[in-house]
Amino acid sequence: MKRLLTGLQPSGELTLGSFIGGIKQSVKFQDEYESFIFVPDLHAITVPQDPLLLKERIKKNVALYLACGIDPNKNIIYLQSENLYHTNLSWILECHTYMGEASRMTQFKDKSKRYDNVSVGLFTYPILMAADILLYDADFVPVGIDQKQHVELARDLAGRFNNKYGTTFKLPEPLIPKIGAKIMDLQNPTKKMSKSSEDIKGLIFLLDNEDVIRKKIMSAVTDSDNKVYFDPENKPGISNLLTIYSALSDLDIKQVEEKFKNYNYGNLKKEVADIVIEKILEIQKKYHEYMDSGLVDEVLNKGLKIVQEIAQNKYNEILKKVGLGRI
Ligand code: ATP
Ligand code: LTN
Repeated sequence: MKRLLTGLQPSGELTLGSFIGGIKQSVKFQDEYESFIFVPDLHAITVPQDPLLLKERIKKNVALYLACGIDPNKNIIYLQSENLYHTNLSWILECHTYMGEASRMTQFKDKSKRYDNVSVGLFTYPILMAADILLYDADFVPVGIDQKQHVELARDLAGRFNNKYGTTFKLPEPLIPKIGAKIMDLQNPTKKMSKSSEDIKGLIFLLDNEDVIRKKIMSAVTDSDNKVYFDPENKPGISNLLTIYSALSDLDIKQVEEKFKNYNYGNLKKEVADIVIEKILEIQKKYHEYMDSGLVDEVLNKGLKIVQEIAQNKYNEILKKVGLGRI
């Protein structure tokens, strides 16, 4: 069975976009691949975080993964910061990364514009991501298009290391959903719904309550033409609502367009709100059960044990090849 590895940064509360574009894909893959799903919490501190909120969010995210359908019997689930081999390998890889290639990462260029004091960690973040992937010889890495360049860096570093020291790492491939729904911000529908956005009116969080969800959807930005059809370029707001409905109903976009063709915007929004609320309440019910039951710690302890053993073996092989330590 091929191995798949992915993670969602706990840089903000998980949103409907994280569910439809990220977690739902992983649920689909869990029967096809040996799946490693982890919380890249070390990545979250590349930008400022409140320690108490971060700690709480890490646990909440794991409970939400499970509530969204990530099966702990089919996935190995763990926290990045608890397995010290990630950062150790990251250092070794940093010493094999050229300044030029690290400086070409477009996400750094975008993110660094948002902060006054940019940390060195934000710059080296893709190398830690390479370590996350290479440590476990992942074959496939499901990510959004914005992360493709980082997986390619991991691949380049693996190739370089293998050439220098002999075959050590698998060359990972990014797995980018071809027709994967991209969920847009409700207030700014040409921009991705992103969990770290500052204006939360355009975001639906998986832990929002029913009234808040309805209010956010009913005030979604649309256009003034009052005709319902799918045209992301000219009607990004309406197209986003149709995309959300399609993703949650498992109807394709043509069927959704047909269903709503004679609706006005108000009625369309109402039905979109209904289906989002139904799905999110179902997730929240399981989430509360898992948060109260101790399941999260159980799953993380089990995952950590498995990944530590795999990582230790790999790391020892690397030390030996690079000439470090005494093995
Ligand atoms: P951040 O705001 O911290 O940069 P984000 O909300 O943009 O995060 P990521 O954690 O970078 O999301 O994304 C994790 C995964 O979820 C990726 O595979 C990404 O493509 C997917 N994803 C996140 N948001 C959306 C969205 N709005 N629509 C579709 N997919 C999404
Ligand atoms: N950078 C990713 C999160 C991430 C990741 C990884 C994803 C960190 N390490 C390894 C896949 C594999 C993000 O911001 N979405």
